[in-house]
Amino acid sequence: MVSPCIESIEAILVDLPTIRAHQLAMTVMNVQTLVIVRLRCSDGMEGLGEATTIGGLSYGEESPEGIKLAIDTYLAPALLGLDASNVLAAAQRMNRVARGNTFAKSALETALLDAQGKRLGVPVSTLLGGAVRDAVPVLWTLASGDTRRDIEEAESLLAARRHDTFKLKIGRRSVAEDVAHVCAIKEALGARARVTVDVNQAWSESQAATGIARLEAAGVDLIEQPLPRAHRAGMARLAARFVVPIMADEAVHSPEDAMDLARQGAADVLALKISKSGGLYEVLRTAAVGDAAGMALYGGTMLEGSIGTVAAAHAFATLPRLEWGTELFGPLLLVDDVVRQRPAYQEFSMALPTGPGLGLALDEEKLRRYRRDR
Ligand code: MUC
Ligand code: MG
Repeated sequence: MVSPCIESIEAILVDLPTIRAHQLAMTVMNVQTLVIVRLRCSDGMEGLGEATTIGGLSYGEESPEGIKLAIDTYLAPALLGLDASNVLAAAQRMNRVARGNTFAKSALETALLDAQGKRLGVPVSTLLGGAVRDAVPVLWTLASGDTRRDIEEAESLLAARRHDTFKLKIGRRSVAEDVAHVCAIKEALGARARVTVDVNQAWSESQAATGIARLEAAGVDLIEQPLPRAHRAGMARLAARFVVPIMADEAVHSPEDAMDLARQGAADVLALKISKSGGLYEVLRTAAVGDAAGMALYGGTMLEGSIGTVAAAHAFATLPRLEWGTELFGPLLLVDDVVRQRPAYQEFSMALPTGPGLGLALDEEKLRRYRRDR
């Protein structure tokens, strides 16, 4: 059998407005930029991939423009001509020509998996060993910046049975203001919803000690990345001091990070993201280390559109244990997308598409409308 080879790779910047302002500790988003990868193979198969970040360079080390540059200049030339059906060999080639740049690598690996799934007529989750669930639980992030509006938003999503867990983005305002905001929302929702917070590294250890004590007393269920990512010893002291679980997000990118966090007792829960890991296979290796060390797992997002979100869902659907569910709500934050059919959300979950590959098809007209270089 002649192996299909990788013939061309395109990285396209797509700008999509959000349904409302999304406020995080480091930025306010009104638009999300997707880097859409189209990878064409010699057997006529096309694979789709996606990378996003949050707020340009304010969240992480890769920007949408930098991701496109890394793909166009370094990664795509290294992949052209390789066997399109050997995803791990392609990943190894990418790691040889480029250090880091995990968001770009994740988008390319996703496109290879999508093409391979279509070629074999099976979903991406089947390529990864098989899905153990056909839908993943999905929370919603309340981040309008306004407490009243957040409560109304949560009430309507609870009533629609779309989400029953809400993550609150804090760390922009003082600890006292943030705590008052979270407590007001928790009090309004009571036992009807779980409430978690994401501080996105914004607190010092003493601020965290004060803030977490109050949030724990108010019944908050989980504290995500309270301290800067490098401050693992501080995270370990917080994890030992409080009963409410502490989750590592920015602090965990790799299996080695997971192992070190486990050794130090610096997190009870790991937020997994295909972008931080450099793809689906690596995120599952990171998950396996955390799982083996007794840490609970959570499927994270960089607020991807449908393509990146569904790619992550295929990986998370294969995990034996996914105690904290996922935050794969990215497509719901965007007014529109570049696929023909967006993923379906109901009963507090997102259904895994069942078609070959990712199970998604590009909407060419929408891609033309939203691409930055149109
Ligand atoms: C993050 O830090 O977890 C996930 C949900 C959300 O609103 O922002 C992201 C990033
Ligand atoms: Mg986070």
